[in-house]
Amino acid sequence: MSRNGSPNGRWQTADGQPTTRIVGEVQRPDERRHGFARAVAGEFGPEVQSLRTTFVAKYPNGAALNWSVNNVLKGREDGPVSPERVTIKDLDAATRHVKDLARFYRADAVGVCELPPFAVYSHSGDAGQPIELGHKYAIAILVDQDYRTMRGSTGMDMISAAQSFISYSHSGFIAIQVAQYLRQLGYPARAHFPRVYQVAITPILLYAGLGEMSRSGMLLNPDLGLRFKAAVVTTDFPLIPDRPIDFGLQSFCESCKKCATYCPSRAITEGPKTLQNGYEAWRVDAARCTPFRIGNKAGSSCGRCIKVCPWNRRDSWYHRLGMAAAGRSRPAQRALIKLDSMLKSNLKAEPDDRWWRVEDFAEVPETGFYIDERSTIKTP
Ligand code: B12
Ligand code: SF4
Ligand code: SF4
Repeated sequence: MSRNGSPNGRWQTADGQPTTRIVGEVQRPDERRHGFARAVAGEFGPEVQSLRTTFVAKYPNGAALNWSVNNVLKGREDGPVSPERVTIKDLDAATRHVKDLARFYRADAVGVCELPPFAVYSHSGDAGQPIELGHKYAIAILVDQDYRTMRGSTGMDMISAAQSFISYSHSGFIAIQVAQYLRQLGYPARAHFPRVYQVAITPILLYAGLGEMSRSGMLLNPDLGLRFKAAVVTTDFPLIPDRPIDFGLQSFCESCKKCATYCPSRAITEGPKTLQNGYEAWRVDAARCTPFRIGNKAGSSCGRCIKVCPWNRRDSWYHRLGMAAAGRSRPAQRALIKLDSMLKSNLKAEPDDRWWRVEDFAEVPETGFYIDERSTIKTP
């Protein structure tokens, strides 16, 4: 990873376009139509509708982190802008400064793009209000879901929701601080994280050069794989955008298919990319993934696709070397994918890394853990 936490500068595409082919007009998404909103509306049946409230909070770790998102972060996404605006003398230095700031606040990676108009939701998921977000730029902040915890997890056990929510709460907190900092310099800025999104995050990550779209349907970062969550700050603070990158992932995912094979709900396709909403991508079936994550009785949520992906590795020199070679040559890709299947790597949950289990040090009530009302999720 480069000094300021962006993979940019290593693999920028020559034409400035992402490796996802955009072939038509991309429409703004409506937040009322995503998987969780459909679950809240009862589209996946009454059981999933009711479990949506508690599936994160049913294990204490997810509950604690989601409590913070609900009660500490929500409501602090925006605020008054200082009437005294600083004048930017050096745009390049200002952009580096903002990235260094996000890293100082403990972002694992950060990138910048012009806010694509199609990333802004047309309507909010809760009240159905039309959304108008005039900001010109987006700053994307990635936070690792934690390699050691992922080693100890199956990807679909009781720590899964907490793995999501440590990155949600932490990236949200960083985004709040970056936004506040920019407002102090006299520029409007708003943080976007769970409960207060006004944007679809993934296309912003793509244009901010933080990775490529993968078969899993998510953006894959060359350093973190899929093992992160992201928050975004939208702002008018002037910035030099990063550029989309190409590290050879499209052909890697064509052959690999490991996320599709091991997805417990069969939500990830083993087939080719399809063209929908003006862009070509491997599509995920939200009507399979959403009810599985919410209804998972043996765990709290799911992130098995993140766990099994060959890019889910410890940041080591041989990992970086192997993945850099795989990015450049198809034979190297095939050899790495074959080696990965032979070793069955990432499929196991390492017992020594299962640090989170309350059952290992305390008697747990037979009826399950107490759930604080303020840790539940009522919104889409
Ligand atoms: C709702 C939701 C879900 C739902 C339903 C998704 C859906 N399509 O309806 C379900 C339950 C399936 C889900 C599951 C997961 N999610 Co989710 N989810 C979201 C959420 C809150 C909203 C996404 C949304 O609005 N989708 C509705 C529309 C936009 O869907 P769509 O048209 O099919 O578009 C999808 C992609 O194609 C892409 N996209 C949208 N517009 C465009 C435009 C272009 C040009 C391109 C290339 C892509 C693109 O984004 C959408 C992602 O769902 C986002 C946060 C956010 N605000 O973005 C996180 C988010 C997408 N999820 C994320 C993650 C990590 C997961 C999980 C791994 C859970 C986990 N354990 O961490 C799984 C993985 C599932 C999978 N293989 O994709 C990350 C992805 C980061 C990344 N690497 O790209 C996000 C961004 C959360 C975050 N803040 O980091 N999720
Ligand atoms: S989160 Fe789980 S169910 Fe959803 S796509 Fe990934 S592996 Fe499949
Ligand atoms: S598991 Fe394989 S196919 Fe799936 S996202 Fe990772 S590299 Fe691509």
